[in-house]
Amino acid sequence: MSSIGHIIEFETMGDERGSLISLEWERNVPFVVNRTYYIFGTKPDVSRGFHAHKELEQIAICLAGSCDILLDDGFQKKNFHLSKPDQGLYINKLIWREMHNFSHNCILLILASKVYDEADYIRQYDLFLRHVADGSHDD
Ligand code: T46
Repeated sequence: MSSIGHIIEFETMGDERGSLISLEWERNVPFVVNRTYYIFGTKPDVSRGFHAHKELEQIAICLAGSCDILLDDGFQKKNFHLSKPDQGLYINKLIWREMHNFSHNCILLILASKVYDEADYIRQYDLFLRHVADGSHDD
């Protein structure tokens, strides 16, 4: 399993009525979810992200439409195209992320391991590379 990020396949409970996916700690979510948020209505040609987190782990799930998430661990970059509600992209701490190519109808749900804390963000790429080089999570 690559450290840069990986896709978690969620089991779909389907019957004649349609589909249902359950997200549950330790079964298919490897951290306790302390926050969820969702990104939608992203304007054409707008990209988001461009930061890393010191401690936060997240899973991104594209509930509708599609987008690309580029992950970068300071050594290699990998692009993930998200377009299926039964797939989640696990994003570990100390991973630079950029979100591109949002479709007009994209709804991107994020499960986060911690509550919002601006101090956990690393918003400068050179500082991110220094954190990776140090293995340090402090400023
Ligand atoms: C991430 C990617 C995938 C809050 O007040 N609470 C929140 O929980 C979040 C996520 C954001 N905010 C505020 C902070 C900014 O004033 O909402 C505004 C937009 O946030 P930001 O510019 O950080 O959004 P993105 O789309 O660039 O990044 C977000 C998350 O912030 C980030 O953790 O990994 O989505």
